[in-house]
Amino acid sequence: MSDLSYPIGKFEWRGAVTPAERERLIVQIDALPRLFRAAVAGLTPRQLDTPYRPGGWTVRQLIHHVPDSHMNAYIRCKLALTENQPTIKPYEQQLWAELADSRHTRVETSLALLDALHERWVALFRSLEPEDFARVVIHPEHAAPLSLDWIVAQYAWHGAHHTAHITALRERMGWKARDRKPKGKSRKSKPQARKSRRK
Ligand code: NI
Repeated sequence: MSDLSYPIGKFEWRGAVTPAERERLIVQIDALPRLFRAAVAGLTPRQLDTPYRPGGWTVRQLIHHVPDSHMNAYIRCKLALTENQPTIKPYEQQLWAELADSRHTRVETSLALLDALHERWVALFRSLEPEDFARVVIHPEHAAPLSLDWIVAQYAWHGAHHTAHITALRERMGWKARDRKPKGKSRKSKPQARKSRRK
């Protein structure tokens, strides 16, 4: 099946997370900034401004959307941990992605933001006791309260979901990581430079 909107399928919540599953999901969240950076490595400005599917966000909008989304999620985690079943504030993610900072900021800014954010988010998760993951927020658009375990699972999926949008686009378009390197320039000098630095 090739669904351009859901290359890894839709998020599924089974309602219970074992400690091993939780650990696996946190490891995924920890790895996301590196995987996301690798997914966009070497793309030209023109490629970054290409929609990942017809009528969809550009790669640049996707890159800025992920920290927008995960900043909200991080704050929801902190609210869940410090208040009793707080009601959280939804936001218009489609409109956020249309704002100028999402359309035009260089992607490195959001990649760096994601690095910093996930470092703190994972440090927070690692500090928690198992029972803390049962703490909840109330989301006005969800019938049931959302637990921290739900947030961990949702955002592990969310990062992989948007990474796959970019890697699937690159695959379809035949965009290689090295496309930007000028053909005439030898890349052989690089490993040598690295070798000498290692001494
Ligand atoms: Ni999203």
